[in-house]
Amino acid sequence: MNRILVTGGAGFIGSNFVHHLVRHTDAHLTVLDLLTYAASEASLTELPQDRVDLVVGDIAEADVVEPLVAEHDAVVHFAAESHNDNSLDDPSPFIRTNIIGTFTILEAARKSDTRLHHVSTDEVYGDLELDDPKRFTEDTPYNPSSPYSASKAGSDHLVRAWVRSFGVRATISNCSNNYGPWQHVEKFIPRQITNVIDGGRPKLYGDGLNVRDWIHADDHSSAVLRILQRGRIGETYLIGADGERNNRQVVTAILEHFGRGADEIDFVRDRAGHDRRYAIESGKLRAELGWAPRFHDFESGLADTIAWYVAHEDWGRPAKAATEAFYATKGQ
Ligand code: NAD
Ligand code: TDX
Repeated sequence: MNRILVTGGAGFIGSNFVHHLVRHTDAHLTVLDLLTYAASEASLTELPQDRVDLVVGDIAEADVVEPLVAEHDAVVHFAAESHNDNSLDDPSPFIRTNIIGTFTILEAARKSDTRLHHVSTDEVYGDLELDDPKRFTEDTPYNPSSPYSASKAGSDHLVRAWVRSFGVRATISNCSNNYGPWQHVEKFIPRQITNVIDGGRPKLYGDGLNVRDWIHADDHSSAVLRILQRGRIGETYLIGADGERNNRQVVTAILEHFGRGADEIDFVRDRAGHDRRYAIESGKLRAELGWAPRFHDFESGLADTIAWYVAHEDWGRPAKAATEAFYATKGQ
């Protein structure tokens, strides 16, 4: 695969993936990104100019998507509206980008017979109880809770149908919660790190006991590359790194890192329909494709991420004020 099109490559995980590909492959990369509020062109500026092109465009526009898909060997599809809280405020962009956008990519891949990898989330499976020994597997029934996760579930179903009905050469991955550099300050970990950097307090929704299964974005990237190179067409692979922590444990680790008291937390209004727990069983990916995460220890990955936000304090600054103003209107 010499030419790879990365949709959403100016976003958090997409840009980490582009960096990963520049380090670990010889491929030429084209990023197709609408540069919404969630994108950061700065995440791509340090990359070699001869390896990466940026095309600013909408994945829901067939005129933009079809010629681009046709001239690449593979498409890795990250572009999405990605934030649950925004989807509760206004679901419409989630339907357009996540469903119509994925449909547009699929039609383009069908017409040009281009290999496609579709990036999705474990949230399509709904949630688990805190005391449930089960984790999500590739056989867990779909049961999404929010407009965001329902739109991602819809996109996964479209991909499966295009594989079965039209023979599109696609794979799907469903990954757990990512952390790492370049994540927008609206998301849990960067929001709390930047609150503490600013001398404020972390904001925990509800009782703070909801569990997420954390994975570093670079480990997500290595898993997606492995599936792109060796995954079986039509298969779904779950990606996770055994990183279950409740939200309170995460903010306690952040506060301790800055030498602040573990009780310096604001408990704020809970998210509507807030999923209780996500947990991934990634045995299929590990056994079939020999993948393993590089960051075994969430706390050391978190320390690296905190160091990155301290070193790049100016980067998230313009978005921080608008993000906090949005949360304030919701009592969060
Ligand atoms: P993000 O919001 O940081 O980035 C999304 C990118 O897509 C942005 O650069 C944005 O400009 C672009 N985009 C949005 N609408 C577009 C459109 N219509 N056309 C072209 N580009 C558009 O998201 P992220 O957290 O990096 O997530 C990337 C993908 O990974 C998503 O598909 C998401 O569902 C999936 N995922 C995320 C996580 C996570 O923890 N963040 C976990 C599992 C799966
Ligand atoms: O200020 C906060 N306080 C808080 O307690 C925020 C922003 C979040 N939370 C909680 C809600 C969740 O239990 O933290 C947890 C993580 O929240 P988010 O960062 O919003 O992530 P989540 O809703 O779990 O979804 C993320 O992982 C799956 C990504 O945003 C999705 O794109 C991905 O599919």
